[in-house]
Amino acid sequence: MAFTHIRAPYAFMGYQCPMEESKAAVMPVPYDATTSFKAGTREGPHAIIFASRQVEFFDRELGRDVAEEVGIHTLPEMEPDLGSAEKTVRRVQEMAEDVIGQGKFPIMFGGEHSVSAGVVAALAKKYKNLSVLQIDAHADLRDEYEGTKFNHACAMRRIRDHVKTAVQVGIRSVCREELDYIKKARLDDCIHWGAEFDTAEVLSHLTDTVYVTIDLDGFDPSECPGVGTPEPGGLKWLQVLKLLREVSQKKKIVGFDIMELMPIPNTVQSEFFAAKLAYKLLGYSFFRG
Ligand SMILES: [Mn+2]
Repeated sequence: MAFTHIRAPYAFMGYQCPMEESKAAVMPVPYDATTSFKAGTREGPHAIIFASRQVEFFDRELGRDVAEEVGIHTLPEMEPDLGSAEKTVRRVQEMAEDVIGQGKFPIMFGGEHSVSAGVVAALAKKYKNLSVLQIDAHADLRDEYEGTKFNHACAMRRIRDHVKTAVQVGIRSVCREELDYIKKARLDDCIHWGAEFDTAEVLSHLTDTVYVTIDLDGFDPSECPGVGTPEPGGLKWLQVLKLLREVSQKKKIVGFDIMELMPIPNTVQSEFFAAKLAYKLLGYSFFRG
């Protein structure tokens, strides 16, 4: 008898591996207090997890049942501190430290991009030579925005507090202050403008140990429209997968996040996109295929 009325658990890929047996842990962070244009990314983690149940377990490219071979444990949604972005980032850091302390590979779903700094802070303690690869439409290098240093427009600036190297890909929106900072801090070589980039160039600036932070608006809005601040002229799915695959082969990816999903009612395109992206990147990270 089929119990069709029983829903799959609230777990990435609809499959909950016990924490002790898992090698990867998903941290859903439904936080969007500083989002500038329109709130809604707090729905992101739930939408990604919900859509992930429709993603095929078998990865044809890798020839593997990634979820089964890795073992993924999805943690309960983190409770953000709605009054303080800084406190929320610290909570994320604590959560990530716990996950990393148990030897698990951290995967975060957002939620706004500001909290990525928490995971990077936790990983930077373990990996002294950690570098960050960012996929994003925005440089996110403002030092402060709307009264806080932990605004999502400051995401990469806060990440840079913890790592020496961050390579930015897909960037097509920047303010004058950020450009001045890029010049002063000599970051030009690490920023790849628009939808064009040279993979060898990206790889040459990354260290051997890499955290990947993906703001979904790095992609072209025609492929992933469900973001708070869509920017035309973005990266393409196959282009980014090719880059991520090569990064996984030549470097060691030690964690990643998929941020800023803002689900659009009555369509599942963007959440499915995000879920599949997470699954592909997980497979690449573990099997370095
Ligand atoms: Mn962005």
